[in-house]
Amino acid sequence: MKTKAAVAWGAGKPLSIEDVDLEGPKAGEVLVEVKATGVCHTDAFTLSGDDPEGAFPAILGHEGAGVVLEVGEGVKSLKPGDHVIPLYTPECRECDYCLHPKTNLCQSIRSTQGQGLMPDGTSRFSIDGKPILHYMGCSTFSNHTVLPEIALAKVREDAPFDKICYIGCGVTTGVGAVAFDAKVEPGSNVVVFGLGGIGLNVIQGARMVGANRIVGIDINESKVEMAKKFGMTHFINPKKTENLIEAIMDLTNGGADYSFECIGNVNTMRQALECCHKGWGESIIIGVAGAGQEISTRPFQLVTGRVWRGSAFGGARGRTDVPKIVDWYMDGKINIDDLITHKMPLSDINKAFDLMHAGESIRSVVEF
Ligand code: NAD
Ligand code: DAO
Ligand code: ZN
Ligand code: ZN
Repeated sequence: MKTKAAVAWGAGKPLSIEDVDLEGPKAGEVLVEVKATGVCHTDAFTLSGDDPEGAFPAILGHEGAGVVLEVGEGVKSLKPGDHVIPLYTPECRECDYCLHPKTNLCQSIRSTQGQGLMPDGTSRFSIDGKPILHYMGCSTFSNHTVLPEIALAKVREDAPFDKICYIGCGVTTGVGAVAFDAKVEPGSNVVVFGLGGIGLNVIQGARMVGANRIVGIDINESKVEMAKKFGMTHFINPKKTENLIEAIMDLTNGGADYSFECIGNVNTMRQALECCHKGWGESIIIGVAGAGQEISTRPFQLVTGRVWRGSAFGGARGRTDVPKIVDWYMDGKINIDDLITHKMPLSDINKAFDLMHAGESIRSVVEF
């Protein structure tokens, strides 16, 4: 079939809207009509050329929601008409990782997904017979896309596509890091470094689980109003604070029970660890630092009980947990509507990148 997609022909070039050839689903695969997709920092990172794994030409996008149109041979868990959210972290429920209780990082299709290919090592997208690569196993900047069955979460049909697409990455990453990875207990003091699309979702996750103080840290004070709306109780601007760690300790009765780094900066990663409470404080790295960067701290920080860990896709097992997060949204436990600051048609997708780079959007959503 033919479909409309925004194609990334090369690093640093704007996306170009093209009519693309899309092959139907093979065994174990599913054809999805994408109804809406968010535009995330990771798409911009890959498009910029800084992503060492980025390959072109490709159809980017990994934060979508849509409807199943057709299923390939052997697909049992989905049927045409089902509403789905694509998963860049799949859940096969069979690999060593899926069977291990401590991780969500299913590895069953990791190597082909990382190369921009379907599990059989080929691409379903092409133009004039030349293959166009998939991206993060999702390629949601296309009106239609093909995914493995294990990379689709089936979700309730009354949930609006233009909101729940954000659960495909940002919402789950932030809320999940609190609920599934850190397992923050009610009454905990939580510190959040970075009040962007991820940090705000950490804040609302912390509020949802009943955190006590939720301290936000950012150098941009225009973020404060929105962060308060999502549950931030205290704010510190490091540029206006002589000793950030002391200021956090004063606000948190000796240190954070949990801190979350949502920036991707190795210096703030160190601060996030060192502001944790002696004996038990845990710091969770969510931000992705630039290629080749390294973190450091004095090992005594760990000897004296602080814990350093990371979180990918919020620790969510996509097919199991993403439908629950959709329920949290539909039940009013989390707010997505206010985070979607801009909407546009596919033809304007490059504006979403401009708004992101100008710091004017939290999330732009493209509706097909
Ligand atoms: P964002 O740019 O919207 O937000 C970052 C915030 O950090 C901004 O508000 C900015 O003002 C603030 N900031 C920048 N430098 C700072 C400093 N030195 N001190 C204090 N505040 C500072 O980004 P985002 O979309 O929220 O993403 C945050 C990070 O999460 C990125 O690194 C992204 O790649 C990563 N991410 C990780 C996962 C995962 O699964 N681990 C998933 C998605 C995104
Ligand atoms: O299993 O090795 C692996 C890959 C895990 C991918 C996790 C991605 C987390 C951070 C990237 C930002 C996503 C938008
Ligand atoms: Zn993302
Ligand atoms: Zn698996």
